Amino acid sequence: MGEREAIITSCSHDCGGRCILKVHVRGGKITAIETDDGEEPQLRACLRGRAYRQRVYAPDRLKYPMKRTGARGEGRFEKISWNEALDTVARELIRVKNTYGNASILLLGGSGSQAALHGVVAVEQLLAKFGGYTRTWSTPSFEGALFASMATYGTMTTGSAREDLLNSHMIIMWGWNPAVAIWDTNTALTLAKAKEKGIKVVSIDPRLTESTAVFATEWIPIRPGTDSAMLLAMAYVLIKHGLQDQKFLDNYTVGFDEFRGYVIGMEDGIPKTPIWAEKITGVPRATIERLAVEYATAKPAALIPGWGPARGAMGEQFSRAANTLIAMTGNVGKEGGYAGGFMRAFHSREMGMPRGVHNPVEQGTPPRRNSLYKLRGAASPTNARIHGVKVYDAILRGRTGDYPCDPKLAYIVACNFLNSYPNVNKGITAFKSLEFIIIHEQRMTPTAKFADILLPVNTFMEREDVISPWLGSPYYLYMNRAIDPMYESKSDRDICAELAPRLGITDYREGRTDQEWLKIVAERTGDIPNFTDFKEKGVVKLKEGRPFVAFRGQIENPIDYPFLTLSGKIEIYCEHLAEMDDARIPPIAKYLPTPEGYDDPLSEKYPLQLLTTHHKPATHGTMEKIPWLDEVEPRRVWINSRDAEARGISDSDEVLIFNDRGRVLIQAKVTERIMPGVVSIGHGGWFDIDEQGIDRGGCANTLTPSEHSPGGAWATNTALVEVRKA
Ligand SMILES: Nc1nc2c(c(=O)[nH]1)N[C@H]1C(S)=C(S)[C@@H](COP(=O)(O)OP(=O)(O)OC[C@H]3O[C@@H](n4cnc5c(=O)[nH]c(N)nc54)[C@H](O)[C@@H]3O)O[C@H]1N2
Ligand SMILES: Nc1nc2c(c(=O)[nH]1)N[C@H]1C(S)=C(S)[C@@H](COP(=O)(O)OP(=O)(O)OC[C@H]3O[C@@H](n4cnc5c(=O)[nH]c(N)nc54)[C@H](O)[C@@H]3O)O[C@H]1N2
Ligand SMILES: [Mo]
Repeated sequence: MGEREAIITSCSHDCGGRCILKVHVRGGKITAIETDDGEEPQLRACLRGRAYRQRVYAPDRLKYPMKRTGARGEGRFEKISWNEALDTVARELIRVKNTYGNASILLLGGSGSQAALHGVVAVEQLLAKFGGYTRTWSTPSFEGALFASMATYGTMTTGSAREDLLNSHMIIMWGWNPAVAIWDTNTALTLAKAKEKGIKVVSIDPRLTESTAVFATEWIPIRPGTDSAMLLAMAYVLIKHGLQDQKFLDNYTVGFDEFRGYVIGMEDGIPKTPIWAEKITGVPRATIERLAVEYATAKPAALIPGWGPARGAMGEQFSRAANTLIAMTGNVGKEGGYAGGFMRAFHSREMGMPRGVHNPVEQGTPPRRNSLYKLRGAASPTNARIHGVKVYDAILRGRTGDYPCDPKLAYIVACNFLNSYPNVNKGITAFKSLEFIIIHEQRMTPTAKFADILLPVNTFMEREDVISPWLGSPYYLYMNRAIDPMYESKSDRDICAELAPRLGITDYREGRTDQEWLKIVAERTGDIPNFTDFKEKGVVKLKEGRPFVAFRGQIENPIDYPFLTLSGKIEIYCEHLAEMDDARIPPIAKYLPTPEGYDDPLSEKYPLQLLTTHHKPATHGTMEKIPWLDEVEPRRVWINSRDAEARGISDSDEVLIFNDRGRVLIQAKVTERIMPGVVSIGHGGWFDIDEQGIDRGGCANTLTPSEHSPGGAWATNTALVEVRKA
């Protein structure tokens, strides 16, 4: 690679990993990207990071500020100066504020940059100082898992260090595909070691995933949205054989008796037997029975409840049921066990800007009805926010539809909103009805085409930042600038700093340069003694003694360390949920039939269940149209050969997937790797809707519902569709 030393940085997209990139630059241009080959544990980048050169130099990079000239969404723009662009943005913000109030300014922030300084956080700070804004609540990723984690454990820090998996006697990957979705940089490496060590790995997933193929000894396909029925039946088996860890339940949990009553049928007259669950899940009763006994007797064993099954119309019940089964086996707080829950493992701290600025629009508002607001650290406990999947409805109906405001202006940052959020066609209608749309982007995404003012943002290669791992693995990364900002692009923070005086804000940067902020942010972790050294090496790897295991303290010393729930125990029965008094979010885990589930009457018309998963060469829509990545795995719809044959579809045929929300034209991948009755598309494809209304871009969200579960989970894995040969 030549003599010159490479520049050390890391990706900051929402990609599941945080890895070291060694960027080689010649004459101000990136010539090659390598990765960590130094001290163990290495933080080796995946295909996406290594292909990043093609993203930096993508032909659709936004070069200068632009204003819309055609109809909204048409994608016709005219180049303007930064001055004109910022003056227009400021004028519109002031107009909307004065005419309708700050709540009509809707900030739609995405996960484009997860580093400390740049991305949506820059605009949050600006708009807070401008008198406030309306934001969304819920995260697309994990709202179901988070809700259940809070209800059961009162916290999201419920994970273990990855290497602790090597202390397990059995690992169950339940809707979990880290070979693709990464889940912190070295997860796949650890699973490979687990396999080498002979640890039994079982995968429960409607698809035979890459993780299943490489690490698992057994694949159990299951109907989407029915997992809680299988978990309840496993609980039934344990109760029947007296295999639950009663001492653990007595000491550390509340509400097992209520749960037991429901499981054995005392509450509704239906015992949740493996025979009962077989009909619902499609998993043979003998498999359920065997797996329950194996899991309960393998001690310690790690059942890992993924976020995918919780991304459904009744998503939180899966996570609640998994957490409950885990508690029944006493696998919480122990090496080789696994508490489930949200699964953040806290060794490194999140490096973020101090969130001192309050959003005035939210001040003094009452809690959201379905929030666990009594818990310390409750997620979004205000009713002033709009659920992410309800933004379109809120735009179209506003206060008359019971939303907290009448949105008039959307400020979109680091988000491919129309593409990443469910129900594209509804989104287009809603966006067309707004008075003004401002977008900070790097590329001409399908959402960017809807801007009235479109501002070009630089990539992480063109600025400095710091970042911590996705789920708290023990290290921190410094993101050094490799090249100068391309064209006329600027960072989100620089854009905001230039907007601030136009909005009458004088203290946007609070007197500090970016470098000074980075130093503060790094030092606040308490783990980075020498900032200069950190910047130079690009990484601080923490040395640890015992591996991090959530709730070690609670189990070893329950008197001094209560659980963070209201009762101080693991809540199999959650009083806070009982108080919500909503049968769809009961205080114990239940199986609740899913709208658009396999047995919904709508399945007569649309008989296939659609999953929309995280795609190997993609980071949502961020890495689209990168030739090296497209070559790896083009986006296709997976369909079982039986379903394909019944429809006269052969591998690689063009097919139409459709329901009442939209139509997608895409190639078929006919495979045994997905169970009959289920089809799947990797999400992120950029929609491209033709005159007939057919999406030729393969966007999963053309088909998904803009609905959420009672606890707030996105339902992007709940959609009924039909497929036919195009
Ligand atoms: N390559 C890649 N990696 C990524 C991302 C990306 O876009 N691309 N995005 C990152 C982000 S932001 C996130 S939030 C994570 C998401 O990470 P995950 O949520 O873990 O990823 P998914 O692929 O959506 O889902 C995991 C598995 O759940 C299965 N599944 C879906 N529904 C059900 C169900 O009802 N029951 C069962 N048993 N299984 C089900 C799917 O088939 C899939 O194999 O990934 C991160 N990593
Ligand atoms: N059907 C379906 N839909 C899903 C999911 C699913 O599983 N199925 N998964 C969901 C999940 S888990 C997530 S996290 C969301 C993610 O949804 P988004 O937040 O929309 O994710 P990205 O496509 O990564 O969009 C980020 C955008 O930010 C831009 N960007 C990158 N860096 C910067 C920056 O520094 N500044 C600015 N201003 N822009 C930047 C990128 O070019 C990109 O277009 O998608 C969700 N959507
Ligand atoms: Mo996510």
